[in-house]
Amino acid sequence: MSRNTTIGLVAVVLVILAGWYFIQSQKGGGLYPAPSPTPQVIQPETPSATETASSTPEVEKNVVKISASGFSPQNITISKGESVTWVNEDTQDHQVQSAVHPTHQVYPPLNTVGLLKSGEKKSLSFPKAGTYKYHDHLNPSLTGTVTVE
Ligand SMILES: [Cu+2]
Repeated sequence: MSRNTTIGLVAVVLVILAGWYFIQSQKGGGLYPAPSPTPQVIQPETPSATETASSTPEVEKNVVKISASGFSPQNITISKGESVTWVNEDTQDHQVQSAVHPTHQVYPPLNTVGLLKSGEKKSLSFPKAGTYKYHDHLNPSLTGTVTVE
């Protein structure tokens, strides 16, 4: 068998096969049953990482508790743009005011926290880096500092 004949036979076979497949595809696979669809592998539902990582609401972060003995923590460090929440856990009223007693003019936004009755809480956000001193106006010896980085 010559080389040319072999190549010719291969070509003919390829053309016949191609034609066969073309005809089969046109007929919609009439001679053979249609292949069953690949069964879907059902993965058990696993919660994604973003769903499981519960983000703490910002308002509950950076909490300063107020008791009869003062602010806890007395010095708190936060990141720029975060908030500090003061929570009055005492039975008495407390009043957060900016330094310096009694004029409170060093950082006036701190004065918006102001009076906190027993059980009350209030937050203040700090958009700029700095060190902010405050005190309990009703007990001026109780002082605290917010450091914003
Ligand atoms: Cu004061």
